[in-house]
Amino acid sequence: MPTERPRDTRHREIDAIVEAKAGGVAETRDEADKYTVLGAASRRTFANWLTPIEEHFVCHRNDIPDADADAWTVSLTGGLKGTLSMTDIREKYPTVAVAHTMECAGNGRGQHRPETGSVQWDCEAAATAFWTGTPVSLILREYGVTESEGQWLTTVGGDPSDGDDIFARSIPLEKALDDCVLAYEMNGEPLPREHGYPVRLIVPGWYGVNNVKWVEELRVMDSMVTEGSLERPGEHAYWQQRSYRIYPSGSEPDENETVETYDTWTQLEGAVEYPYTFDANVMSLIGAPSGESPAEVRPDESLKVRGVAWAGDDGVDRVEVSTDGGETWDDAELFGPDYAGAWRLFRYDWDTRLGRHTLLSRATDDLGRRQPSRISDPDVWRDALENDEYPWNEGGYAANAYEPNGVDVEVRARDGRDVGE
Ligand SMILES: Nc1nc2c(c(=O)[nH]1)N[C@H]1C(S)=C(S)[C@@H](COP(=O)(O)O)O[C@H]1N2
Ligand SMILES: [Mo]
Repeated sequence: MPTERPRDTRHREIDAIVEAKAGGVAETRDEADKYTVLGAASRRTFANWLTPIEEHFVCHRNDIPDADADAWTVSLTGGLKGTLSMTDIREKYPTVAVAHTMECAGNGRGQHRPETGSVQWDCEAAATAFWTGTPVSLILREYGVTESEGQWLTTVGGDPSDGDDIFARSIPLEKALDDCVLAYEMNGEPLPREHGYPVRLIVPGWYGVNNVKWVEELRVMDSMVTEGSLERPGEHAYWQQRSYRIYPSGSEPDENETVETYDTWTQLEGAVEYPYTFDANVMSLIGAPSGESPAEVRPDESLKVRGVAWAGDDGVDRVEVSTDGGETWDDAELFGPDYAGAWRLFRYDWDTRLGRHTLLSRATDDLGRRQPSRISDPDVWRDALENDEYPWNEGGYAANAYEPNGVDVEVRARDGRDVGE
C-alpha cells in the first residue's frame, strides 16, 4: 500500500479546520508547502479581549494524532514515575481556568527584510482564550517534586513526526509550578483536535511553541531537553535547541543544558548568547479601525481606536497611539480584563480628519521596555536594540516592532460630507 505524503493529509486537515472555523481563520503557507498554518482572517480579532475558537490561529507541522481520550495516557518520567489517564487528570485534582495570550514566536516573521524561511506570518498568529484544566503543580507535587531550583520540565507531544524529530519542549520547573495548566477545555468547550485534544500544556504568557499539544509525556530533569536525553528513538532536541532560537545570520545555535534567565527580552539584551523563545515580548495591535474598509465618521464625531497589548508574563504599563505615522504620540487608555499572561484592551478617541492616515500603536511593559520601531538589517544583531530596532534573526522569531504593524485607514464622511473636507 503506498504511503500518503504528509502534506496531502495535512492539506485535508487544514481544509476541515477552515470549514469548522467558519471563515474566522485563513491559510498561510510556507514556500515548501509543508507547514501550512491558519491565522486570524481579520484584524478585527484584535478589537476584542476573548478570541472565539473560530478566530484562534492554528500552528503545528505534523498530522493531528487520532486520539481517543479514554485510551490516552500521560507518562511521568525522569524524576517522576507514573502514568495518568484522562480520568485521573480530570477527576483527581481541583479544576482551574487560566487566561493566556498565545502568540506564535514566528508572528511577524513576514516583516523581516530580507525574508527568512518558513511561514511568512504578518500579525495574525496571536489570540487569547480561557483554558480549563488541572494545575501542573498539583500533579508534580503529588508525584514528589519539592524543589524547582535548576530543574526543567520537558513536555512531549504525541503528534507523529514526518521526520524523526520528536516535538519536545522544556520550561523551567519554576514556571511549571507557578501557573501552568494541563488543559482539556478551551473557552468552555471540549478541546478541539487541532488545539491539542485530549490534553495540552498551557504556559501563560509564553510563546505558542512552549504550549505543547497532545501531551503524552511529562519529564522532570536537571537540564532542558538535549540530544539523547529522552528514553525513546528519534531526534529529541530539534524544537528546543535549534528551531525557535533567536540568532543572527550565518550562525548556528549551540545546545545548552540550562540557562539562568528565562525572560526572552533579557536574553536578547545579552544574558543568553542565542535566546530561547520563552515569554512573549511586549507587543500591541490595533484591531479597530481594521483598515480593511473605509472608516466612516459623522461631523464632530471622534473615531474609536481599539486594540490589544501584551507583555508575556510581565504586565503592560502603557500604550501610545500615533495617528500621523509616528510623528506624534498620545496615551491610550487600558481597560477591561486584567489577567497575568493575557493581553489588555486599549482605546483611544481620535479627533480625525477625512482622508488617509497611518495609525500605529506601541506598548511599554512594566519593566520599562518599549516596542522598537522596526526590524533591523541582518548585519546588526543585538546592537539593534540600542537603535530602537528589533534584531533581524535567521528564524524570524519574537519580532515586536510597531511600524510594520500599522493600520492604513481611509476616513470618510457618513453624512454626505465629501472626502477631503
Ligand atoms: N505537539 C505539538 N505541540 C505544539 C506544536 C506542534 O507542532 N506539536 N506547535 C506549537 C506552536 S509552534 C504553536 S505557535 C502553538 C499553537 O497553538 P494553537 O494551534 O492551539 O494556536 O502550539 C504549539 N504546540
Ligand atoms: Mo509557533
